[in-house]
Amino acid sequence: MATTLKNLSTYSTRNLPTATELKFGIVVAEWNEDVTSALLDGALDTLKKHGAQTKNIFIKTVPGSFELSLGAQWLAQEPEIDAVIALGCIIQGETRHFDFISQAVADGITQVNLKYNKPVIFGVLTPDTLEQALDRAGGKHGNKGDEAAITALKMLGF
Ligand code: RBF
Repeated sequence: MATTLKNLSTYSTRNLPTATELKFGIVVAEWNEDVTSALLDGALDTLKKHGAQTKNIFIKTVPGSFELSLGAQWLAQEPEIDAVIALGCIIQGETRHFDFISQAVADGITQVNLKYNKPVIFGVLTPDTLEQALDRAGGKHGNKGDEAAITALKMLGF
């Protein structure tokens, strides 16, 4: 699996613009909040490390990852927002909810990218266990929030 090889908080600086004048929307799912709040911390730290100003980062929450697509669309439709980052954590459970939610949010986020012609980043963890999620939310595999922020920046530097 790629994330066992790649630390999510390490990245190349190719196509990485300075974010001083850029505006970001971040939509965060409340479900698995211990994980998603750590993803948010990572994304904010990384955006600010690359110059983003607090006044240019607009954060919204939605109940669960299924709602990320619409939340992302509400942010993406604002003309002044340059990129949107969607953060969530869907943990494999005993029901097929995992499959439905994961597929729906992946498809939904893809559609918002193409509809608004701007980067809408899939910052959603889909682990088997909470431990695997925490490993990727500031743990031993880095932070998916860092990776999502860098992906947004790199797409804006395309
Ligand atoms: N939302 C998540 O973001 N992560 C999850 O792991 C997750 N698991 C769910 C499991 C079940 C059985 C249900 C009913 C919902 C789950 N949701 C999860 C919430 C989902 O994204 C959405 O908010 C609700 O289904 C809306 O009613």
